[in-house]
Amino acid sequence: MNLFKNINFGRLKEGLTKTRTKLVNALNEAVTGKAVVDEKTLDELEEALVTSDIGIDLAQQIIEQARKLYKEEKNKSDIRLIDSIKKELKNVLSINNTNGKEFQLNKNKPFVILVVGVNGTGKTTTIGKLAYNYRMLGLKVLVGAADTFRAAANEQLGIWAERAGVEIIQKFKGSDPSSVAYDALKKAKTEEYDIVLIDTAGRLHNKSNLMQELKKIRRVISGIITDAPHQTLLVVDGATGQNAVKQAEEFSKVTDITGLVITKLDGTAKGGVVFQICNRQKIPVSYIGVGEQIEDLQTFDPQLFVDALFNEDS
Ligand SMILES: Nc1nc2c(ncn2[C@@H]2O[C@H](COP(=O)(O)OP(=O)(O)OP(=O)(O)O)[C@@H](O)[C@H]2O)c(=O)[nH]1
Ligand SMILES: [Mg+2]
Repeated sequence: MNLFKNINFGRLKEGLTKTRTKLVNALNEAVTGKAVVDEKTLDELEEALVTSDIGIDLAQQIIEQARKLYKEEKNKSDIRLIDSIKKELKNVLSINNTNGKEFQLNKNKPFVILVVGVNGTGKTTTIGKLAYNYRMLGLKVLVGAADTFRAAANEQLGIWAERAGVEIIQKFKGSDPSSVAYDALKKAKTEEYDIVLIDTAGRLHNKSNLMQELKKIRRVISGIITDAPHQTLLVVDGATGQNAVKQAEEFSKVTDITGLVITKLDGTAKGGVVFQICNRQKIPVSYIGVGEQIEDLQTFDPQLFVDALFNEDS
């Protein structure tokens, strides 16, 4: 649910600096100083795309479009190849991206968001940032610490809840994670909370006991509120490049994912993976993480993301 629109264009541009150096500069190098475009230019563009984490399939798809344009245009000095590439990149990110408009807060109260992913991708941090944004809108927010695996997990989410100024439900280490979800939802229902965010332990998609545990959490949640969780966010670490692509692919096979959160896009040159994941999974990116601070979660906007990447003005 993208109820808040937190986009700091300057911060986004800054975060994407390394990815820009890798992707955009290579594209520009292929076309600058060329009076006319030729096949060699197209090959160079394709190479720039392939080597910047957007994936071979998408690179070829984009170059096919550019080649079509090249063939159709009589005046070969007039072809705006970079514009055509930008357009294609925006299209890929826009697939199925409704900016969460399908989620209605009034209809679903409390609105339940379940956050999943492998270890260390940024789930807990993202929950803290989301809680903060929703609280700033004046909503009543509860977080549930259903990562009962590590003792420190409780403490970490507790710190985030305090920073965000929201309530938390937690239990001792080793408790059944679904019982935390149960308590959180019960409390949220009786005390009329607007939003419940459930944190979960990092898990690998192929660890069947952990995936069973996730299923149980979901079952318990929907036992209390039939159509919940209303949103299931998969958090992947953008800086891990190809691993992030793989995680999105594998997780979406075993559980319903309504949106992706791609974190750590600040300081990585691998931001091109955002395009690859969208192209393959057709699951919308809901948010991106561009830093460790509470304000560093941005609502994902396909147009602005590409503009920021290409260093355009907003
Ligand atoms: N630079 C940067 N760091 C981030 C971002 N999001 C999270 N982190 C950092 O990533 C590390 C792991 O974050 P957590 O939120 O603990 O990750 P997690 O998925 O909850 O981890 P587990 O509970 O162990 O599975 C922390 O040091 C965060 O500060 C981001 O967008 N940018
Ligand atoms: Mg965590």
